[in-house]
Amino acid sequence: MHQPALNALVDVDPELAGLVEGEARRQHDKIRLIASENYVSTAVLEATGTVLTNKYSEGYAGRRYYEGQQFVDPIETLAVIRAKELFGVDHANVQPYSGSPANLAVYLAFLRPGDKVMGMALPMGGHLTHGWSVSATGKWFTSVRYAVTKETGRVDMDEVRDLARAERPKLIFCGGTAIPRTIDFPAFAEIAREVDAVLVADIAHIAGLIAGGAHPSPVGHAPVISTTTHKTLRGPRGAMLMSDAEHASALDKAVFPGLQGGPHNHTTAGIAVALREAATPEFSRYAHAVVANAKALAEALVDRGFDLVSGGTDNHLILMDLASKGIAGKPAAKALDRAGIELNYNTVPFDPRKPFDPSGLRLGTPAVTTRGLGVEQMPQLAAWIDQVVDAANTGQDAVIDRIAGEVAELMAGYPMPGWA
Ligand code: DSN
Repeated sequence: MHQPALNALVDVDPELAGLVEGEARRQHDKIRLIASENYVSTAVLEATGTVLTNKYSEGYAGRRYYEGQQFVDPIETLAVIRAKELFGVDHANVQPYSGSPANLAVYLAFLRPGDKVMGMALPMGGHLTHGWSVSATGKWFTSVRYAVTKETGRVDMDEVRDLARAERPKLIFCGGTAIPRTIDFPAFAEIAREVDAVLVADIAHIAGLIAGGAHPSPVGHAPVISTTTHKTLRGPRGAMLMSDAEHASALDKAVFPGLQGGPHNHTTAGIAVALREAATPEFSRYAHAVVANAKALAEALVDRGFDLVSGGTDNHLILMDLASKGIAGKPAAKALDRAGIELNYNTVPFDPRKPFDPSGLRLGTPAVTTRGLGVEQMPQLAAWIDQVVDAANTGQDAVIDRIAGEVAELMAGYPMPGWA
């Protein structure tokens, strides 16, 4: 059952309590390979489920618009200090509600409507808020997009430089949501300097890897860093903006009062706890294990004939192109979910199919590594993925049901924070 126990919730709203219990069991029984998800610790869960949710705190510590901040001020200050120490930055703002609002605050801080932003195109692995057309950032600003090279699946920094020289954007984003390779922060910084743009490193996916020393840091290269807190960083759903001292005030003003009202103090507390956990040697071992697992899984998938964008991975994330397997991403993802293996269908670079029915699958190892799975289990995961994709192609429902049972049996041996 869910931990902490949902006693009051069961009394007041048994229907809702049942749904939460169901979700907890689902998270326990499945192999969760969604690259942007994780399991927070019980301590983080406890911090987010507190009376802090009752409090309004518009403003910043020591400068609030509501009284009664005797405890919220030190809580937010703890989170800020821990973020600064963990990442080695001058400034941190822990109030953005999530990644998209955090990135919107960056636009508000540095651009005026119509100004030019350069980011990685969404189908190439970038994020909606890096100027993609359906996002406010693509509607209200002029956006230009860089791609990956078709042959390598990697960003060609010469092409990025050429585009930046031709377009002279004011803001450049590096990072994204489906990038399996190391981001070259020094090269992006050199280009941004040359065209006099502000470089923003969106490290949402890799923040935990950076904190744990398993991916190079953008600090010293990107003056502005945006991240969510709930992916590899293993905190509650939230976000942070970090920067050098020069940009601190512009970012703070953009978050509040520019874009948001009161911060979610229960989330701030959870972020503070997660940052403390991320500063431990145990977390560094975790971050390296995430990458080792992803590399082992990628290798096992390649051995089984899967095509991986860029041929493999340097981080927590794998992007597979299923075209050669004769199945699209969506039916494969749905069959895998029925088999207890949860991931998401995803566009691959130069995808001939539509975004809602694309060719690829995106997988990641942050959550299974938190559960304690190691490189020795990755060939088994690849075998199940292979068998389910084959079963989905040939309509063998019995195979999918058998694997669902085997998956639940495996995961029963690995404890999950939040479940007992
Ligand atoms: N939804 C996040 C992800 O899955 O990568 C990005 O916003």
